[in-house]
Amino acid sequence: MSEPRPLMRDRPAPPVRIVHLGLGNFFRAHQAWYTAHATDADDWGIAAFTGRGPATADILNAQEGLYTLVTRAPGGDEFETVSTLSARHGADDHGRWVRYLASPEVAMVTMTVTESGYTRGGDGGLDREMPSVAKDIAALRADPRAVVGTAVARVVAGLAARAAAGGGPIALVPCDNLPDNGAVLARLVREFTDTALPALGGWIDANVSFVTSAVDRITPATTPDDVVAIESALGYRDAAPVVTEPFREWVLCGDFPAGRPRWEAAGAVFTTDIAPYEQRKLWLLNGAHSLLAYTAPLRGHRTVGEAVEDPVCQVWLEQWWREAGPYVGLPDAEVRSYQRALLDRFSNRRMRHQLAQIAMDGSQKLPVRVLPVLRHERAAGRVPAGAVRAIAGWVCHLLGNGVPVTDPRVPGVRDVGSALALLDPALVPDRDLRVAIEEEVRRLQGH
Ligand code: CS2
Repeated sequence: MSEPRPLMRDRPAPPVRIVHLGLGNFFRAHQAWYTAHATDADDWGIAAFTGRGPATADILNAQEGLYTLVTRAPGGDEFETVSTLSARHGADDHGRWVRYLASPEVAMVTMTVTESGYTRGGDGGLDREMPSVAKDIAALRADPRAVVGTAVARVVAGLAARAAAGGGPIALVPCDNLPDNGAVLARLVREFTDTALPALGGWIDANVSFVTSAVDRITPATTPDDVVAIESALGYRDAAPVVTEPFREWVLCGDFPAGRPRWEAAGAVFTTDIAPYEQRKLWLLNGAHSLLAYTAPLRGHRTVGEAVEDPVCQVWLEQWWREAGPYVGLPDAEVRSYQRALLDRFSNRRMRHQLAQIAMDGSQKLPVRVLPVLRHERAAGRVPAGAVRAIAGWVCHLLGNGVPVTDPRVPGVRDVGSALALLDPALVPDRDLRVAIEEEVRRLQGH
């Protein structure tokens, strides 16, 4: 059999005007896709940097930054080649990172670094005690050109270079599942700068626009079978394809002082009131995901698709949605139709979205996905069964029931009290809540 042909560009890559941090599958299914589908895509290339090791950059470099996006509908796959990644770099290529950010051609930095990548402490501000953060603060304080590793430090180092070079205004666009992520990033950047490079603060205030964005596209990890399927369907070898669902959403709020692609042509929405979209996404989709990730494995399920076929899990899901829905700042009918659409998306069994993937970093996810609804319900004097179940499921998971734990913040959780203390110390004295969670832990362990 002849060798499959490699992926190769048939025209030059677009000029780099966007720098992205976090070269993962979600970015390649979402922001890179929107940029590729903007009407002015030829003017907007992306230089994408990995969060840690160079592996993904190396693989993509071997195929000129091209990759196949597989849009996986219940009835079949559609394939397209995305060509918008004009440059790919490992995290260790700090010199390139800084040079891009200093360039006036670069109009924005987009980021997908996961919830834990923001290195926040319990109060939502920069966790200066975290060893990696403390090390980066000391490094930049000693030398603004020092090599740093945490996301916030990398951004600040890049901004320092831009200020020094007179690169002009720039937009920072976080694309992670955190409410008001533009304000979150603004606070972290300011706190880092105040500590490490206080003289930079004035330039940041005058030149940096922090854009808030709500993102959505379910994108599971690629499997070896996906690579084989592409080779047999398309006849070429793609070592780094991405599989995603047909649905996508991007809602943005903020200014782009150095311009942006016409993402609206690809369906992105620009608004001045993003909170309802964030709540709908974070509580109804991500909250339901986390609920299932911690509870459905106790009933033997491994994927979201398997879980939503189980009538017991369906009841759990509906219960959570009934609690959360009324607090989403959108009309009831809209919230209900979003929930129906979600059930269809979750039921797409061809996606094989692993619950273990969603279960990661629960200590960072539950506070934004479940706690806001829990607090509203407690303020109304109710003990909400759906929210209680999500937290009880997480406790079971931490105690070793369910999928393996991947969360740097959880050592020391032995019981419901210590789990609540980690999520929000203000919840610890709430006896009714604690007892309800303890009872639910026992019920779930009986499944
Ligand atoms: C998931 C999200 O892994 C997770 O925590 O809930 O990645 C989810 O699939 C995306 O936010 C969908 O847009």
